[in-house]
Amino acid sequence: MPELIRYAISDRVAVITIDNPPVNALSPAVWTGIDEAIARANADPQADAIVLIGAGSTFIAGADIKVFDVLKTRDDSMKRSDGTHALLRRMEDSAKPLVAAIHGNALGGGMEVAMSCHFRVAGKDAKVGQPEVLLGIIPGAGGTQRLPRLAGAELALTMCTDGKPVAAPKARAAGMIDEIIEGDLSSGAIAFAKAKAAKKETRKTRDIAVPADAVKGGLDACAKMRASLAKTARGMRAPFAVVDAVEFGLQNGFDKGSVRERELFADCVVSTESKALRHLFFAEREVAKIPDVPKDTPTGDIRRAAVVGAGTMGGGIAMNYANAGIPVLLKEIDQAALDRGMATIRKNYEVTMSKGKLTPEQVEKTIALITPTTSYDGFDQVDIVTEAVFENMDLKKATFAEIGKVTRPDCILASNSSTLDIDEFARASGRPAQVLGHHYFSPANVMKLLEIVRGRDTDKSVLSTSLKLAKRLNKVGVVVGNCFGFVANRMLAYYMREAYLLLEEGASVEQIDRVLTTFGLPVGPYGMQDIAGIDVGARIRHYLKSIGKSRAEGPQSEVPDRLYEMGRYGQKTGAGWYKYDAPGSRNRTSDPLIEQLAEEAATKRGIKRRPVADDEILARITTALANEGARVLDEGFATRAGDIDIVYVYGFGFPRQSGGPMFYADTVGLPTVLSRVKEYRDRFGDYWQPAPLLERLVKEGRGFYSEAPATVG
Ligand code: 3H9
Repeated sequence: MPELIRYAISDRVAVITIDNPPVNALSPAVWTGIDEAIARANADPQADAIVLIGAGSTFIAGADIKVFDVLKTRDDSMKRSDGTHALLRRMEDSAKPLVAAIHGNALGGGMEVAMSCHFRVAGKDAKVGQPEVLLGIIPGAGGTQRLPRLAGAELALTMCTDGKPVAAPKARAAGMIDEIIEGDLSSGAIAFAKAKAAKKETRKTRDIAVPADAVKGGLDACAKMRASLAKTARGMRAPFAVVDAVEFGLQNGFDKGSVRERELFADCVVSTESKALRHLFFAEREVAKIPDVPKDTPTGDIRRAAVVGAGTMGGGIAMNYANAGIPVLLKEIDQAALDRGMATIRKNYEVTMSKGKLTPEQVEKTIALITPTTSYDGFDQVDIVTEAVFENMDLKKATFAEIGKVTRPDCILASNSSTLDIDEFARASGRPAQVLGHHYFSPANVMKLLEIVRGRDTDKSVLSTSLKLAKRLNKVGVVVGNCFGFVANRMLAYYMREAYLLLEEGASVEQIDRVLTTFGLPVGPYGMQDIAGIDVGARIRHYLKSIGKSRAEGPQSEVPDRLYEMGRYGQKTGAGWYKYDAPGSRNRTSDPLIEQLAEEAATKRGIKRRPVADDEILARITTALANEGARVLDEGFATRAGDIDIVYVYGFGFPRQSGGPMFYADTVGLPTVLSRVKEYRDRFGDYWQPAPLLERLVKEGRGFYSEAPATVG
């Protein structure tokens, strides 16, 4: 086994190299190895100074996140962090100058190690940061105390609450890094360390004094940050704990601040919020692993693309390609539709520009990558075509028959269908191995999820190319099976069914939306429908009715169809579930008409309307999601429960701190979820049936995540 920590002398400098692939995470053995190597260097007569450097692509990406799972109680965490804090103090107490040489990333514990060195040098592309908050914890190895001393409290608060890394030049300007090394990092760091040794210069970050006016400024920054987090981080624990730790340190000094940090870290690390966020960290990386698609499956290069259909979705998909620098043909049947599509694209970019996120030159350069066309000219040059025409089987099949003829045999043919059978398109194309679904979520240029729908004959290399492409388009690609609605919309049908029925039973649109946004969704089911368009769902329902199907078993509320018949399609028509100031406006007010329609629907179904408690709304909706998710999983349409969680977090903004619908069900406890399903069956009817997997797991005393107990905190 290769050594985790290597020790060598170069030009009278001890070079300690951390070699723990892939990201030099700080496992317990790495912590101990660093400690021992620094002690060895201090005792080594051949060494005048010490350089700490990382092997591979990065310095240190932080503590080993998996290790947090062994911290079952707050006390476990307090004990372990005591040792870590003492170790970092020993580093700072090194008698010989100790220099961190940073390339790639110094994140979390990696940055905390670097700050416990006397000096930091970095390659110009390096990044430093404290992303712990994204895992529901706070920097737990002195970061909340040392970073304010180096960078000032305001920047430290920003870095520790948004978790975003800072590039080396900015870090240098802010005082986190002492020198940027242009050439070879190792030799630059050795030269730097020698110079410090010659002057016998060391500097302990913990001893940097914070002047009274900086303390005052820092405390003001804490108050401001708390006020801002009250709006942006509602319901979360870790961002507020960061502010508490920084504030306590400013008021009471480094030593007491460090103790407070350890206590707050311990509270956070055992919280459900942190367990959920850590689960998502790994789920997001797992998702790219398809059991029967080996890592070395060949992937094609996407150099040119085409999109058929310049409506809202097609335009957004073309923008994704252009944003990634990939030239894209955008085809419509007539010039007028094409002009409308291009005008929307331009408007979208101009909105981004008005927010200062793009320059006028960047807008023009990006739009120039989109070539509008009404013909198939040039389709023989592209590596992928995405079909985004109306959700109509015949139209889509005809489109696949055409693109099957005008493209090269190795061209990938993707459909943006949100529900229809990919295998039918595959047959129509004449090249089934090249066909799959690329289901984007609205707005397609914004939402991070890409459902990659595997057809019966989809070639493995088409899947692996799609996963690689998703990354390039800045999306999270999740491979799902070809069932009706795939994973996202199949489950959404149950979510919406419950939302509609709760309305008929007596809850209001506003109450249901409020319960879901309080839970953490960016928008409730009705607000979401008004954005997506009530007409979209209605057309799909009507199509299904025509073929004798429905999206979810159970009673279908008539209220959404009544709105559709009235031409109330949502924001775009100025009225839907809410009333809006004008078509396209987002300013909404409630509309008594909805209550009236719900009353009428309830009367027809013989339902006596009643006050519905907030708890029941959340329980019904999340139970419906988990129960259908269990079916999806059991039937093999999702590879792992974590894939479903990722679909919901990135496709619908399901709150990250709940870990996704499946993880959330585990935290509620599967026995409780199952008993709710049974209770609803008794109360509402046989359309509520426990998913077989849910029953099996409860019988076995397990959760969706086998390591997780059936009830987490
Ligand atoms: C912390 O430091 C707390 C402290 O305050 C101290 C408390 C005492 N641990 O993302 P990638 C794995 S909390 C374990 O695909 P990239 C990852 O799962 C930590 N494993 O690569 C994947 O495994 P696999 C604070 C980790 O190039 C592989 O490495 N730090 C860790 O796209 C490659 O990862 C963070 O939150 C880890 N810390 O991105 C940083 N990091 O191949 C977390 C990665 O089996 N890491 N892995 O799927 C990252 O943000 C990205 O991994 C990074 C590289 C930007 C570094």
